[in-house]
Amino acid sequence: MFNLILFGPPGSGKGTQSEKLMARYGLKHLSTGDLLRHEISRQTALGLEAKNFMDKGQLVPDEVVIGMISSALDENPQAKGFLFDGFPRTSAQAEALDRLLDLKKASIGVMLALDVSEEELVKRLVKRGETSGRSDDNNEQVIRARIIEYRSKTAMVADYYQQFEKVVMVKGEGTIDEIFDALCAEIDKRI
Ligand code: B4P
Repeated sequence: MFNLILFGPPGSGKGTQSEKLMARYGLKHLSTGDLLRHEISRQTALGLEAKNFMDKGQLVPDEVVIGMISSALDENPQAKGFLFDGFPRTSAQAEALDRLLDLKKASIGVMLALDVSEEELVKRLVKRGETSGRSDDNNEQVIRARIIEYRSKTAMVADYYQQFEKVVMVKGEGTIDEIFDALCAEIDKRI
């Protein structure tokens, strides 16, 4: 089982690249952002709670997202590997993920971290906000709040995996295909 984390700030292209990686490698894509938006669209209690945080650009509480990932892992016993997109986003989530994978006698193979400048991130998300209908994309103040949240709570997750020498930085600016090729080159060395 090969498990991969695609890491990076909001708008760094995690969702975009995950679609392509999943198609090439047959990994099961688990995006906590997508799972949360699905809960919101169904107006579940979990979705309504999450929306309060997401609309302000804040992270959703750890226990909510860890519970979601735990269920998703259990629901996919046949998966040949998982592509984690947007998870883990805190040290507590990273530790929980290790424990959950440990129970399945699995681990993270590599964390690929997309590196993109702040101005480029804001530019991409403002542009996406023009068409996405996502309430967390349509206001530059909320976009900047998400980037601050990333710097203060999420960036350190890379340090957690760095202690096991599992982090590879990949330039996240350029064409989508150039970035995809760079990600594939790193995966192919390990798979
Ligand atoms: P996510 O759904 O994870 O979304 P994201 O970080 O905004 O986007 P991503 O990096 O996937 O960007 P994309 O490829 O779409 O999170 C949303 C919210 O959910 C969070 O703020 C948080 O509140 C909550 N949440 C999610 N997971 C959580 C967790 N684990 N714990 C707590 N809370 C959690 O790319 C963005 C745009 O750039 C797109 O429009 C794309 O077309 C464009 N783009 C991509 N690559 C490009 C390139 N190379 N050049 C130009 N444009 C490009």
